[in-house]
Amino acid sequence: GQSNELKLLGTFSSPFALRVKLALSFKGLSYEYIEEKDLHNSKSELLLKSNPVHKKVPVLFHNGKPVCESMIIIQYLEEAFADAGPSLLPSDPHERAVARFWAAYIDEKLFSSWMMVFRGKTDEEKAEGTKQSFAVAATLEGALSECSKGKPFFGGETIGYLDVALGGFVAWIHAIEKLYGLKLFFDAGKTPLLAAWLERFCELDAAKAVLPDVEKLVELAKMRQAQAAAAAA
Ligand code: GSH
Repeated sequence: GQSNELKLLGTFSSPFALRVKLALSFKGLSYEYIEEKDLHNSKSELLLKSNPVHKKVPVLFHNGKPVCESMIIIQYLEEAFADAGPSLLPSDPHERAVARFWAAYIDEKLFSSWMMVFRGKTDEEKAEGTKQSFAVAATLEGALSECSKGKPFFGGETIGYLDVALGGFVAWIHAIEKLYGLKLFFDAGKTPLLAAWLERFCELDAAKAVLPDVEKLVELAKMRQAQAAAAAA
C-alpha cells in the first residue's frame, strides 16, 4: 500500500515542536521523533538541509519530504491526513479564517510580548513587556469566548487549531510560574477563561502523552540564565 512515513525533528523544549506533537497526538498519528541535540551551538546536517531558510525546528518529514513552520505543518497534516482523527480546523470557511487569524495573532503578539519580559535589557523594557503580555492575554480571553461559544476549548467541545497553537506554550507557562512564583500570564483574576482553559488542556490524555516535564524546562531556563549572566560579565 501507500507508504505514510512521518518523522518529526524537534527539541524537547520547543513550544513550536510541541504544537506538532500535540496535533499528531490528537490525530492519533504515529511517527518517529528525532531530537535536535544542540540547536544553539551546532545544528545538524538534517536541520540545515531540510530548513535551509530559517534553520529552525520543527521540521516534519512525510515520506522524506520536509515541511517547515509549526502552523503550516499542522495545516499540512489536516490536508494530507484528512481521514485521521478529528479535524482541527472548523469546517465553516469563516470560522476557519477566524481560527487562522488568532493563530497568527498568538505568534505575532503573544510570543513577542513574552520575549520582551525575558529578553528585555532594561527594567523599562521588561515592564513594557509585562504590560503588553497582559493586554494580549485580555484580547485572547475575548477570542476564547468568541471561538468556544461557552464550550471548553477554542475548537468547541474538542481541541482545535487554536488550542494546539496556544497549547505549545502550556508547559513553559507552568515552568515560568515555578521559576518566578507568580502567575504572570494566565491569571485567573485577570483572564479566568484562559486560566481555566490552561488547566483543562493539561488534563487531556493526548496532551499529557506529549507535554514535556516542567522540571526539565525549569532546569533549562536556569542554565540559560546562568550562561547569559556569564556572557554579560
Ligand atoms: N515560526 C516558527 C514555527 O512556528 O515553527 C518558529 C520556530 C522556532 O522559533 N524554533 C526555535 C529554533 O529552532 C526553537 S523553539 N530556533 C533556532 C534558531 O533560531 O536558530
